[in-house]
Parts: sequence; structure tokens; C-alpha cells
Amino acid sequence: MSTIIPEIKKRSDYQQPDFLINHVDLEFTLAETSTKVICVSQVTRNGLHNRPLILDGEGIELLSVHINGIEVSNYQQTENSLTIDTDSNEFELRIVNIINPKDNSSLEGLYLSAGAYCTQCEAEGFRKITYFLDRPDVLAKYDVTIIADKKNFPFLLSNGNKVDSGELPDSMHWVKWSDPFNKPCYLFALVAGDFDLLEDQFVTQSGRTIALELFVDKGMLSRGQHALDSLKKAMRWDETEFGLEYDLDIYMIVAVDFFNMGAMENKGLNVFNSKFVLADAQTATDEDYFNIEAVIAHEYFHNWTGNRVTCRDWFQLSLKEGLTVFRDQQFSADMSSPIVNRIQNVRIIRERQFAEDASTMSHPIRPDEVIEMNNFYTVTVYDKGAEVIRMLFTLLGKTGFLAGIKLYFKRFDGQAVTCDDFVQAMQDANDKDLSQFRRWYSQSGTPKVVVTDSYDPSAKTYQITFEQQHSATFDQNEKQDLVIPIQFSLLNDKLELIKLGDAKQQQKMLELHDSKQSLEFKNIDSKPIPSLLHGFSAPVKLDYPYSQQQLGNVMLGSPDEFARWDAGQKLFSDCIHDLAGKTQQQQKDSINQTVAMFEPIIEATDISLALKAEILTLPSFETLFQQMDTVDIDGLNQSRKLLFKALAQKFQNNWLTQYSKFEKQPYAYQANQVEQRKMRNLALKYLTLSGQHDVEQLLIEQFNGADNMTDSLAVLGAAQLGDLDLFEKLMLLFEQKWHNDPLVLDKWFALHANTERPDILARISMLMGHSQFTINNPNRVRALIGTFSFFNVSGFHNIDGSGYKFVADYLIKLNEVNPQIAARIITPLIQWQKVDKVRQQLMQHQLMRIGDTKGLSNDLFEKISKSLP
Ligand code: 0A1
Ligand code: ZN
Repeated sequence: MSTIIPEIKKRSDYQQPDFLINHVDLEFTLAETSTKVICVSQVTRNGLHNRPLILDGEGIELLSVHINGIEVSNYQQTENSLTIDTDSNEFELRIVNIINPKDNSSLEGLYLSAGAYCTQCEAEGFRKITYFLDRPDVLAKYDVTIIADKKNFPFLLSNGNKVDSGELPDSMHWVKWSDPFNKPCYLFALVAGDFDLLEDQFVTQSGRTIALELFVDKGMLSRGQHALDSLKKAMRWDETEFGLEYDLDIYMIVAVDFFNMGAMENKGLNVFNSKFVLADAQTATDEDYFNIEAVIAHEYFHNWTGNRVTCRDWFQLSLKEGLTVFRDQQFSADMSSPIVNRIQNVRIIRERQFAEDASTMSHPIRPDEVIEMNNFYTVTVYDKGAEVIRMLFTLLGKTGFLAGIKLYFKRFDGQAVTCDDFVQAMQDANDKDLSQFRRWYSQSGTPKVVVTDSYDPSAKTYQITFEQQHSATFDQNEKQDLVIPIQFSLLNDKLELIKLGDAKQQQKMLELHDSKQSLEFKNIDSKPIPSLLHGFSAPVKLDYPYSQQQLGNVMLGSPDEFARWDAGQKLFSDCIHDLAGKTQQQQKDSINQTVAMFEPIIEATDISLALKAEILTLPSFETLFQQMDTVDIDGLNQSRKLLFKALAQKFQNNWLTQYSKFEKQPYAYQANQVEQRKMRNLALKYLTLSGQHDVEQLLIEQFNGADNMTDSLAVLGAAQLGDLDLFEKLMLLFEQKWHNDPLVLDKWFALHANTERPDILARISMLMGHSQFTINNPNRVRALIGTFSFFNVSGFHNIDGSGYKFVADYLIKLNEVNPQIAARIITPLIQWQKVDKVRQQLMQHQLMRIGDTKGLSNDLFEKISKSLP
């Protein structure tokens, strides 16, 4: 490992800032390699002390420092700070510096994205723009002037309202923006470029008219409408559901091609990865449409949960992210199918969050220690964080939850606060003691809830016992009991619901807070089947000794759609796991038995088509992986394929019926069409796998006749699964059609990257030379290298270690270009804990190689150093 050990920051070390900045005047003169930044801050000393002012800064060329108009030179500069000693308690600080956006490939601070200037300041990117107190608890009002060449940069944008503009000699122009709201510098944004502009308006519930402006690459205007419509839906939804109205007169969204994450909620000026803005039927799938609506909403909802009330320090990130993800999940559920949404949320938790918690990167939703903050924009902070908020919602009820939210804004609007402040508001508004619940914020790991039951036929009583179990994680040995809401119901053997409790309720909620709690039900005629964890009421692993028959009953008869889906998934996964060590005949028998249980689902009329398609979808390899302590990679992959094929063959005729029964309509992103496409394309997959000889014809017809990307891509996905020559042929045609459209081509890169073939590494190396591929664009890198390492099981985990070496070689290069993306793509390599010993060693060897890289970033250092024994 590299020898310079970066500083570990601890949550418990939090100190108030020594100085505050309440107003900032920024002036940018944009030039590719030398942009001039003038930053005039109104600074006040915070408290009685005589410590110097220490500003953060990285990669900045300092020109001058003035205090109250007088140039000073008694400052000290280090690689990442500027220290200024002064006696003044209140002063104007003027800093002039130069930065180089062109050479900034980290995509943090000010950088160039395909010729346009843009910024990304969360979490700690503002320090790459100028020396500043780059921490979220320093809130200031910003006035920003941008000066640039008018021809190439007709649009000059920043936060707030445009207050003035003018022309300058040499075809330059300037625009001044003023943001009336206090904000931390991570919400600052600047964009300059030439775009196509889509304009609209939104009238708020109180009657104010808001200008909506969406900026996209030239020629992409027709792909912006869905994003704009989504924004208006999100604005209305936040008013009706949360009573929250937008607060500025203008809301701008800019789509850029080079972006590390999904999007960024900068006040009044969101910057988006173009992947989450641009859509039309030809180029975007139903999933893309869905994601765009969700991400647009997510960033919009941040205006209150994140911007109006922000985080005191970065350890509190889940304060804004967990809450905002919960809000966007509720919104998406209201906009489309709640059950499909919930299933999707749970898949993320089970495939990725459980994996994170089982790895050396395990951390609570409010981490205690951080080296590189960018490493903590995780599924734990975001998605488990949202599950924690959802549990509060379940425990307090909608009314109680909204009362808590109201109090939270009343108390903290305009402030930078902590997760504890949030829970306190929930507690006070509901008069409910949440002290034990708070442990969800400090404890990492996936709890296990073990359920046992017994029935006494003579007394007609049924007893059910819930026990919570917690194992040590890599970051924490000591664990405590949590408050776990468990929603459940009981079914009798006729699949009827048994009434529970006095209120004649059929669903019960147990608040499990002790390590073990039992409930007893009287007057029960026969041993019930428990339907457990309705709606995935807590992010836990559930353990109940279900028989296959009982699972079948829950799948067919539970009142809760989530529980029905979950029972089906368990039937599938039990079958897959049990195949190991069986003879071929035993495997066949057990597969047939499982498959037969799904027959009634295909025929079912009491569930939506969308849910039906979800139930008939096998659990992913990643989900199955997380269910085991040690995994035989090849065996698991093989077993999953066996079941997949058997389902395809057993229901061959049904798949053909499902495939053919829906009348084709011109593409629209509408619920009924989406679910029909989903079922039809699932059926197409199964048909291909079933080996029916005329399936090629179907594939070709759909490929040639498709008026939308969902259907075209489904053909490629199916052909890939069938291992057909046709796959290669169609991929070629696809590339010819879309080679000028990188966002579409990403789908093609990804399909190549997760194809199982012996020469996969040669194929990926060749694709790295494709004219549209560049290591500088995170979307390309994620599509090709990310897909390979996360999803190509046989290629990445090749027992000769070539997959690991390939990824490691790439990461060593990417470390220099974009450490943030490198640290994301390393994830599968650090998750070696469950694989066999041979692979563990191969993986660790590659981690060590990366660890020895000269100039290793903090991002990679943190992940590798934790992960090596
Ligand atoms: N706050 C954004 C996520 C985000 C975080 C960091 C970024 O760059 C380093 C960019 C975006 C969100 O939750 O959408
Ligand atoms: Zn967010």
C-alpha cells in the first residue's frame, strides 16, 4: 500500500466553524485553461477566540489576498489550505485566483463538459474553485457575475435570479445572478454554454408563476419534454402531499454529458447527467422514462429536504438523502404501480445494500469515520436511509409523519442540522419516544429476524415469536437491539385471512424492540400460515421455516402483494440453492416441482400484469449471492440457468400466448403499455431460452418492427440469453444505427460487457477503442467496465483471475483520470468475503497491486486499505 496515509475524519470531532461567511460576491472570467475567479466574502469571527482563518482549497493558483481593501501577504499556503491570520472580527476578504477547467478530469469543481462549462460542488468541490470555508454549515447569500465570450457561451447561468447583464468589448458579455436564499457552497452552480432551451411555466398553489427552463445539447430539444413534464408533476405532488411550494421565480435544469453521478440539486439550477433528462421513444426505454421522472423529482424535492434545511456536516448526509429518496419513492409509487416500485426498492436493498453491509465498507446510515466523502454516497446512506425514514412513516402513520415534517421545517428552515434534530422533531410532534429507534442511525449491518411459531389444537391458540439477531460487521463489533416494525397477517389453509385482534384487523404490526417477543392468538381453528414482512416493513433478513407448500399459499393468497412476490422469489431461490450436490434426476424433479407451483400465477386474474411479470422473474444472481454465507460462483450461476430454462420450457405455450395476446399500439409511456411491454418482453426471453426453432423469426420481426427502444433492446437481451448468432448480427445493425448517439450506445456497450463468452476480455479491449468510448466520460466507463465488473459473473470471476486483473489494470489508469468513478467500479473487487478461497486470494492480489499505485487517490486508498486483511 502507498505509504502516505490520508487523514481520517471523525463524526465525533465536529466543531463549529471558527468563522462565518454571510455574503459572497463571485466573479468568473471564463477561459479554458485559466479562468479567473474573484471571490469577495463578508467574514465574521464565530465566538471569542484568536485562531486564524483557515480556508480550504485544492489545485488553485493564488494571485492575491486583500482584507478590507488592503493587500496582505502574511498568509500560509499548503496543498489544500490557505491560512490567514487577522485580528479583525468582521472583515471583507477578497481572493483572486486562477483555475484550469480544461484539465479538470475529476468532474468536481469547474470543468468542461463537451465544450460547456459546468460545476459540481457537492461534497467538497467548491474548494477546487476558490479558497473558501468548504463545509455545509457555513451559509451565505451569493451574487455571481459570469464573463465569457458571447458566441460560444450565449447562456451564462448561476443560482437564483438573473439581475443584470451587459455587453463587453471583444464580443464578450456578462450576466449577474443573485440568490436570495442562504446556502452552503456545495449548492453553488455555474453553467456556461450554447444550448437548446425548452421553456414552460408552473403556477404554484398560492398563485405564483415560476419560469421553468430546461437546457439540452443542441438538436436534443424534442428529447426534453418528458423531463419537463416530470418536473411539473413533482412540483404539484410536493404541494399536495407535503404542502411544500417552490420558492424562487425560476427553476433551471441543465443536461450535461460528463457527470459523475445522476444529478445535482444546486439551488434553482440543477445540473443533470443527460442520461436522466433526454428521452424519446426511439432512444429511451420504459426504464429510462421511469428513472428520468424519479431523478427529476428527487432533485426537485431536495429544494426543501436538503436546500432549505441542510446538513450540519457530511456525516449527516442521510438527513437529506434518506429523506429525499423516501420522498421520490412515494412520488414514483403515486405516478405508476406502487407494487412494482416497492419491488424495485427492495431489489436495490437486497442486491446492493446487503452486499455493502456484508463487506469491509459496512457503515451505518450516519457514518462515524470518513477519509473521502465521495465514497459515502452509498446505497446505505441513500437507500437504507430511505428505509429508515419509511419505518418512521410506518410507526407514526402518515398523519404523524407529516406532523413531524411540519415541525422539522418550522424549527430548522434556513439551518444546517443533524439527523438527531430530525428524529427529535418526529418525536416531539408525535409524543413518541424514539430513543431506541435512533440506533438505526448509528448501527450498521443487516438484522436477522427469526420467526418461530406453534399451534395448540386443543386450546386453539397460536403463538408466534419474533427474535432479532445482529452479527458483528467489519466496522462494528457491538450491536444493540433495534425497533423493527413487522407487518404481517395469518392465513388459514383455505387461504382465507384470519382476523387478528379486537379491531377485526387482518394485518397486524408488531413493534419488535426486545430481543424476543411473542404474540398469542386465540380461537384459531387450524395452524395458520404467517404472511410476514408485508411491504418489506423493515430492511432485515427474515428467517421462518416455510415449507414449499406454505410459500405457495402465501404467493397465492396473501393480502399483501409484496408478500406474494416475496414468497415466489423464495420458492425460486430455495430451489436454486438446493440444487447443489443433487444428482441430475433429483435436480430435475425438484425443478419440476417448483416450476409447477407457478402455473396458477400465469393464469391468475387477481393481480396486475405488472405484478405477474415480477413474480415470474427469477431472483437476480446478485440477490442469490447475498442469501449465502459462502458462494460457489459457478455452481450458483449454473443452477440459476437450469431453473430459468426449465421455466422457459414448461410454459412454452403460455409464453407464446403472453407474447402474442396484446395488440400493438404506437409507443407511449403509459402504465398499461408499460406493463404489456414488460410481460411481452419477459415472454420473449423465455421463448428464446426454450429453444423453440421459430423464435429467431419472432426476434427479427420485433427488431425490425419496433417503434421504440424498449422493444428493440428486449430483442438484443433475449438473443444474448439464447446464445444465438443472431445476437452478433443484430448488435452490428444496432451499432450502425446508433453510432452517433453515445447515450444509446451505452446500452450496446453494456450488453457486450455482460455477454458470457470466452474471449470477453478481448472484446472489451476492442470496444475501448471504439470512436465513442473515452475514459473521460463516466457514462461510457460505467457502461463498459462497470457492467463487466458488476454483472458479468463468468468473465469477472473467471477462476484464472483474468477478469480481476483486467479490472485492476483499468482502475490503475482511471485513478488518475477520475478517482470517484474508479472507487465506484472497484466495489465488486472489494466484496471478496463470500467467494471461495482461491478467488479471494486472486482478488486480494489485484487489490494490492492497485494499492501500490503511485499517486493513489484517497478514494481508492480508503476502500482498498479497509478491504485488505
Ligand atoms: N446530491 C446529489 C448527489 C451528488 C453527489 C455528489 C456529486 O458529485 C460528486 C453529484 C451528485 C443527489 O442526491 O442527487
Ligand atoms: Zn439526493
